[in-house]
Amino acid sequence: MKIGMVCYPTFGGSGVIATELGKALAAKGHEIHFITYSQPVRLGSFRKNIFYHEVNVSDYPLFLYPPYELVLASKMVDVAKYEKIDLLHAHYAIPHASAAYTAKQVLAEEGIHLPVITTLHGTDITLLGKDASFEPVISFAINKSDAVTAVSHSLRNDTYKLFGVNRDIEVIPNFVDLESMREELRVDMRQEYAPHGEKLLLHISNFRPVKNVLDVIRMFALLKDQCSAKLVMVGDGPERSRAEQLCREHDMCHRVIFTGMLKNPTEVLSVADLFVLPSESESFGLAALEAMAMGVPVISTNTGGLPELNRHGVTGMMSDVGDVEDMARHALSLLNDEQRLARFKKNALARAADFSIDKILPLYEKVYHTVLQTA
Ligand code: GMT
Repeated sequence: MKIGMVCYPTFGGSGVIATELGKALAAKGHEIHFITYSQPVRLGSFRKNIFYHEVNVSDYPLFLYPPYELVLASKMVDVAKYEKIDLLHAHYAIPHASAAYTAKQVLAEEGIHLPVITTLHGTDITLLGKDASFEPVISFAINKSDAVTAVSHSLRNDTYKLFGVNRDIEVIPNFVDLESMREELRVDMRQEYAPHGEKLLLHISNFRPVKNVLDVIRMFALLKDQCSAKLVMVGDGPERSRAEQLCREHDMCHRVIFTGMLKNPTEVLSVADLFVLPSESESFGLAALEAMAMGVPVISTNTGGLPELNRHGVTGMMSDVGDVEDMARHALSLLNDEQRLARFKKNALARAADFSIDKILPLYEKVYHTVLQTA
């Protein structure tokens, strides 16, 4: 199949999933055309069957806001016509699904049928969906897609709750490529971060308010005197300076490392003992799945899709949003009990295998075949 993959090219989970899906489909022989405004970060160097079409919005003095969605739709039309793609897979409703619908209509005028599959990832529904200014267009784009998937049951339920959506939404969970994550390992970072055998807690996110990054620091402040541990904070974003300030106030900067963004977090994941994700809302929690794929148990909240991934008392522990005392208690119960921690590590890895790419990829292929057959 020839597939147009429309996504955000950034470190965010939706871009990562779209890129990894495209890479895996290309490895199986499909031809993948990424359509986005810059090269997706996880794409890496040249690969067979993968093409990249950049969307460039020209700067024109009349435009207070650059019309990205229009240029994106025109690019989709161009790629569809000249690369002869069979279908478009839009990751994230805004503006990808609505731009895809525009492209589909333009092509229909020329007698070309282009099915559109929309995958909902979370913030497009749970955060932006609450904004009345987006709601009518998101609902329309979802209803008009030829197939819609959501990355968890929780996200599917939120979509029905928040939008005027009356169609089927199939749940296809996010995935990891366990093998290639291991292949990417080159450096052992434990000596760097924990030279005296300290336990390592790890948080990775875009440091947006929804991630509750300050709760990671508050939790660490509560447990730091009861175990020998360090905290590694990977990522960057609006809450970073407040998080750094909070570390200073607790006088624990020597035990907290802020690495900034890391292109490939696998190396730091491979030496972590616990992954901490205290999010306010999380439709799936791809970062937690990537941690589990490296055998790292997860201390998380019990919000959104996280309970569909993390098994309380088995692969990690879950607490109510904001309950940092409970999170600290849970973390200590693992950090101070080697045997229990080792058991949880094994369970986390086994659970990640339920989301391995070879199990999930065929589900997307089936959706593609179905929309093509009903075309
Ligand atoms: O979490 C973010 O802020 C990034 C966001 C995105 O759209 O890239 O992540 C969402 O999609 C991921 C991939 O499906 C999910 O794993 C994340 O849980 C989801 N984020 C939220 O729901 C907050």
